Amino acid sequence: MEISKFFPSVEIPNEGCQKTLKNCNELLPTLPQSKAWWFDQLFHYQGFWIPSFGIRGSMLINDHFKPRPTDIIVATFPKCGTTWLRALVFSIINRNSVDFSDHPLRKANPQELVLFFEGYLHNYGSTSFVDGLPSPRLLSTHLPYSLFPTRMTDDTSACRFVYICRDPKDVFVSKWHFANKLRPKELPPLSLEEAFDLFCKGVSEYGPFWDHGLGYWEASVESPKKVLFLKYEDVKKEPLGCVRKLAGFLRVPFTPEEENNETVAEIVKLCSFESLSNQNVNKSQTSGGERPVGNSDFFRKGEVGDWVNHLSPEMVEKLNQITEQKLQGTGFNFD
Ligand code: PAP
Repeated sequence: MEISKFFPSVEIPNEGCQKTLKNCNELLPTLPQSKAWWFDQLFHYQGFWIPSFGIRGSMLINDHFKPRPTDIIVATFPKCGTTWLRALVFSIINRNSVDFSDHPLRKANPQELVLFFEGYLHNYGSTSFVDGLPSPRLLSTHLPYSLFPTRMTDDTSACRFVYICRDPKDVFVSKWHFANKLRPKELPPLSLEEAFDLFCKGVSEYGPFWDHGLGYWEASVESPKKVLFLKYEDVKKEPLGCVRKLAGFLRVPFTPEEENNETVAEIVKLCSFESLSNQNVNKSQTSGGERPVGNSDFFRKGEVGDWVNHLSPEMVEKLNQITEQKLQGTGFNFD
C-alpha cells in the first residue's frame, strides 16, 4: 500500500470555503477565551473549549463536507487512545490488502494513516483533499458529536463513528504529561494543580471531558449501528473480543478462516502499545505530515491506572465525584 496517497497536495480554497474561513475569523474574537494547556488559545464554542483550528475545521465540515456511506470517523477526547484506535481501525479495514510483515503501521505513525479530520481541513482551508480520498475514508477527530452536521449524524446518513473513552483520571494524567512536553519553552511548566483545576472546570482541549463522552454515549445508545462506544480499559482487558466487535460494527467481520489463521490475534499484537511504541518510526521526534508533534509523543506508558502515581487522595475523590455527578442516570460509567 502506498502511504503517499494519504498526503494530498495543498490547493487554494474555493470561494465557498474562503467565505467559511472569513466567517470563522470574524466569530473567533467574539467567543469567550481561555488559556490553552499548550500552544493554542481555547475558545468556548457551542458548549465546548476548542482550539481555533478545531472551530475552523468544524465550520468547514458543516458548510462543505460531503459524507459518504462508507466513511469511518474515529472519534475521541484527546488522550483516550486515539493512536491505538486509529491503528486498530486501519488494520481491520485494510487487512486483505496489506502484508503483515511489511505493514504500513511498521513504517508510519497511525496519525499519518488515519488523518486528523479537522486539523487537515484547517491546514488546507478546504475539504477538497478529503473529497479526493478513496473509499472507505478513515478520518480521526476530537470534535464533540454535537458539532457534526445532521447529514452525518442522523440515522439516514450511513457514515459511522467509532469512539473510545477512558477513565478521566488517566486521561488527565496523560494530558498533563503531554501538555508539558509540548508547551513552548518560553512558558513556565503547567503545574499538576493548575491543570487539575482547569480539567475539573472542563477547560481543556475539547472539554468538558464528560460532556464530550456523553454526546457519543447517548448517540451510541440511540443509534448503535451508527456509533460504537468503546472503553480503553475494556480493550486492554479483552482486546480480541473488542477487535471482533469493532470489525463487526465496521461491517467487515472476521471470517472463520481468518479466525483460524489468527488474523485477529495478529492485529491485536501489531497494534499493542509494546509493538507500536517499538517501531522505529514511532521512536522518532520528527512528525509526519502537518503536525507540530513528534511521533514518539503519542506513546508514554499505555497503562490503565497510572493515575495512582500522580494524584492525591483529594484529587481522586474530586474527579470521582464530578464523574459520578455528570454521568448519573445515563448508563455510562467507569466501574
Ligand atoms: P491524542 O489524543 O493526542 O491523539 P492518544 O493517542 O489519544 O493521543 O493518547 C495517548 C495515550 O494513549 C498515551 O497514554 P499514557 O500517557 O497514559 O501512556 C499513550 O501511551 C497511549 N497509547 C498510545 N498507543 C497505545 C496503544 N497501542 N495501546 C494502548 N495505549 C496506547
